Amino acid sequence: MTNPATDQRVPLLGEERQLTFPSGFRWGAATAAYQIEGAVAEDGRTPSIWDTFSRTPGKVIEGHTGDVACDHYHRYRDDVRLMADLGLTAYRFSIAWPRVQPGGRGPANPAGLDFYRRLVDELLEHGIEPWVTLYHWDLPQPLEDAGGWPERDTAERFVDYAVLTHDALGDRVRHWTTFNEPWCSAFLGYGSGVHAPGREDAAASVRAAHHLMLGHGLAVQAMRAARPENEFAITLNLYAVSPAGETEADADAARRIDGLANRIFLDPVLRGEYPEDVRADLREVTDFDHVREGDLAAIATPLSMLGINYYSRHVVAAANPDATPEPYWRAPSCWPGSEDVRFVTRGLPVTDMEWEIDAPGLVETLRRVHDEYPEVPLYITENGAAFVDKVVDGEVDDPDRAAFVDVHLRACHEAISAGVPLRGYFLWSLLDNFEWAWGYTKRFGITYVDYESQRRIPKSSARWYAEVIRRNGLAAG
Ligand code: IFM
Repeated sequence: MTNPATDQRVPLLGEERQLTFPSGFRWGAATAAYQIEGAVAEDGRTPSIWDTFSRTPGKVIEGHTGDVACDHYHRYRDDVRLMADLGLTAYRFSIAWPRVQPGGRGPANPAGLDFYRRLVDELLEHGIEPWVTLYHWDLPQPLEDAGGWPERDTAERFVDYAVLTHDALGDRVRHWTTFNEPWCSAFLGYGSGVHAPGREDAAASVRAAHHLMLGHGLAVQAMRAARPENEFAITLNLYAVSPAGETEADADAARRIDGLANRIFLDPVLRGEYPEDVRADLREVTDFDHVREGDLAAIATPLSMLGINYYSRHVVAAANPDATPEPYWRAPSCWPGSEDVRFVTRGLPVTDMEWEIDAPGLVETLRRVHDEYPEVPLYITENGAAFVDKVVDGEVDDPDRAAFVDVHLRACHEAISAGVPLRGYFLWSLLDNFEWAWGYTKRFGITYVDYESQRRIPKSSARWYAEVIRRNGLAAG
């Protein structure tokens, strides 16, 4: 097996000495509601912003929607069996807000909650810890119609939803994550508009970031008051950020992008303050008049753990007026106040998302969070890769995906050896699924999903991951 990041052969397990992870290290896989559940109009679920967005022509590739997705809503028992076969000790999934509180206000929908009760029971029966994420991007549409995340009221609505869900499941689910990747909700959803709700408004994106964090802090306070024994987190998608060259201008571009990608969330959540340089970079965009007294203290409510999603590194250069603006997260409109920064590729091997494979960036990110912020247990809540998969004779061989996970697990091990309190790893993803604006054209799963028949085929990477879990380690490279 060849490691695409280094072009070197990855030793097969059993060939060499082992890199062992600490005992009790959690081995998981992750998914999200809209990406796998389907059943969008069943048992009282009402539309979310992703139902609306995916039905809007031109927003999602080939007009794909999450209407059926992996049909997990009906097949969750089979999917839990797949998890048990892998030997997962934890499973991270998200709850669909419009399923448990249709419309985003008012009482809980018992049928919606029952689905998650059944899922949690099934997991516990198989000895798999349920890890809940409350918000993985599926805002009830009526709340967006009322202004969405740029409005403070949405944070308050989120707290009500979090409390009613935690009241129903908090006796059996110990690990609660408020938000997944608020950067994407704020800057892809309200800045560049490539994600739902598809708005392009720089000031609104910065307000959205604040209200997502406010909802997080207030929800943690309320849930913890009800059950102090549970653990509460937020998941941030963090990036290593480097300047493309050695000029001061490139260094400043890296400072800006690090500010908007990482520190605009890390500093409020872990220190109770916005970084001064980021506020200054945003001065043409907003005067931060949406921040009220007490907000930052609420946002900095102590975490029990921090979730980190890591995929790649941003390498950036100062403005180049001739550069053609690039799409998706490289689009200038995702970076309010710093629209002229240019993203550079280095010619490293890439995944099918064209994201450069950069495992050293994961060590850097973990060490940075541990060194610069108050000590908090860390979890990798997502890491994985899309590659083009082919079914041959009923099997899917995906050595590139296993090699990707292998180098990133080595990075995790290196960080742990350097003293980083990293306690677990959740692979993205258990199943191929609806990859947002890319629809079903990108496959991240270690389980192949034939969307026509809904047949699941564990890929060779799934067998490889099961062996890593069984050994609690990797062959030493
Ligand atoms: O599929 C997404 C997931 O929903 C959030 N994190 C990144 C993944 C891959 O793009």
